[in-house]
Amino acid sequence: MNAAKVLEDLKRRFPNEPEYHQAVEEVLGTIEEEYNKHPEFDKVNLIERLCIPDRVYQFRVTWMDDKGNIQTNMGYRVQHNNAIGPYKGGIRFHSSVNLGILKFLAFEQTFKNSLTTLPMGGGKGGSDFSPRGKSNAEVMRFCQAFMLELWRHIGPETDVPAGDIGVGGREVGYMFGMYKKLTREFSGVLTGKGREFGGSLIRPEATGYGNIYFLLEMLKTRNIDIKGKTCLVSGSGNVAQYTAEKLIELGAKVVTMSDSDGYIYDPDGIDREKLDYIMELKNLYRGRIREYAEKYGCKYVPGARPWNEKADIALPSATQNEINGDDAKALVANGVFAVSEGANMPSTPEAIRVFQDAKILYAPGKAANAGGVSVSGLEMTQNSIKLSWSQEEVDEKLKSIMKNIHEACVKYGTEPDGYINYVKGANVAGFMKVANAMMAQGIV
Ligand code: NDP
Ligand code: 2IT
Repeated sequence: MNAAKVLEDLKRRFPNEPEYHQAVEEVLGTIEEEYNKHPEFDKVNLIERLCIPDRVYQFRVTWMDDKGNIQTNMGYRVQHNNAIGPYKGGIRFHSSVNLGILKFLAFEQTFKNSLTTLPMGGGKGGSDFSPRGKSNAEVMRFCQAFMLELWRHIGPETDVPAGDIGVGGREVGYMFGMYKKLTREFSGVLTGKGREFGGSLIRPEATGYGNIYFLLEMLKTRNIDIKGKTCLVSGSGNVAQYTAEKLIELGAKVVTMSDSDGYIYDPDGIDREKLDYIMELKNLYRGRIREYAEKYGCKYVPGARPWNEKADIALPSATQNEINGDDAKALVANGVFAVSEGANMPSTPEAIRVFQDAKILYAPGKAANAGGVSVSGLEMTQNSIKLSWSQEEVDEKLKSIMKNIHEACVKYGTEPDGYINYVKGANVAGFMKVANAMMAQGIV
């Protein structure tokens, strides 16, 4: 494989998809050496078959708002690769959603799911519908209209969606209800369901908790204790909330959280009670993080991200490309020695270079945030055996999966000077399993 040539071809065939190009470029750059050790891969053009999604569904979603106006949005499902299991990955509802973003997410998901050791292929879907400011009834009507198209393409053994930005328990519930009505089947077609109808314990917590379990493994390699460390968290949604929860439980100090309007800086640290307030504010009232600053009298910085604040550890948990090269330089200059990504691709390539050049602990999302989809995989297992496991059981399995992912990164990513390149480790480990499965299954 000539990585530069593969990328150039993809850019020519699929222009205007910069996030997709970015994700592919990162992976190709780190697997090229390993790939070229296997001439049999290139004989069957494995790399293009792995980079280009198996198929993409694209549809119009029409729904009625509370005023009786008819609205249209675009809906998508990218089925990227199912060499090791049914397509699996979240659904994102956000005004910024387009095909290129979903293709990057589905591509990343394929490697992430491979790392979990569970039998899941990669996929992602979503819509440019924005739940922000919408009533409950509007969200329900939108979810139903979305599922009216999507249902023919998914199924418990075909493609199993879940949540992502803008899609949480409420949206999954509405989509599940419509799927069930259309198919007349009660199945494990979505994960992140309510506990009463097949949802797994610990799934809401899994991405944030998993990220901290991964961080603990990284810290262990340098004998660093998390207790008392100051942490920057971005976002205030599902991933950010449970990242903060676990950090607080372990005695670390969380000083920032954010949303798309700005960030709060609380030098005293967000404690359990303050986090409960954030959870209520965000999950129940769907308010803005600014209100935290008003309630607790701390600093609020509108239109900015928290990366200029002084801390030890950063946990980006909002969205892609939220840390650029300058942000990364500021983090390192301010003493940050570990960055563990709860979000997908939150660091730009320039930011990654800054972290790696400074030899700080840096874990890419496809390793560090794999806890969410891992517990989704455990939810699928529980649904198929028609049993549910206890909180402790699921949490133990999550811990062990995150530990295994860390070990895989160390195995494939340790450089001659001992520095662990988690990006390379995660990409090579994730890639090899999918590649071997594709080779065994012939040209399909
Ligand atoms: P939520 O919708 O629950 O929360 C998203 C948070 O990020 C909100 O605070 C939101 O602010 C903020 N945000 C979203 N888009 C932007 C943007 N363009 N600029 C600035 N802030 C933004 O989503 P999740 O917590 O589920 O997802 C967060 C990240 O984690 C995403 O990258 C997702 O792909 C990734 N992820 C999620 C998993 C899961 O299980 N949910 C699993 C693995 C990764 P506002 O309230 O203003 O919209
Ligand atoms: O990015 C992700 O891994 C997710 N949004 C979770 C996917 C899932 O199927 O649980």
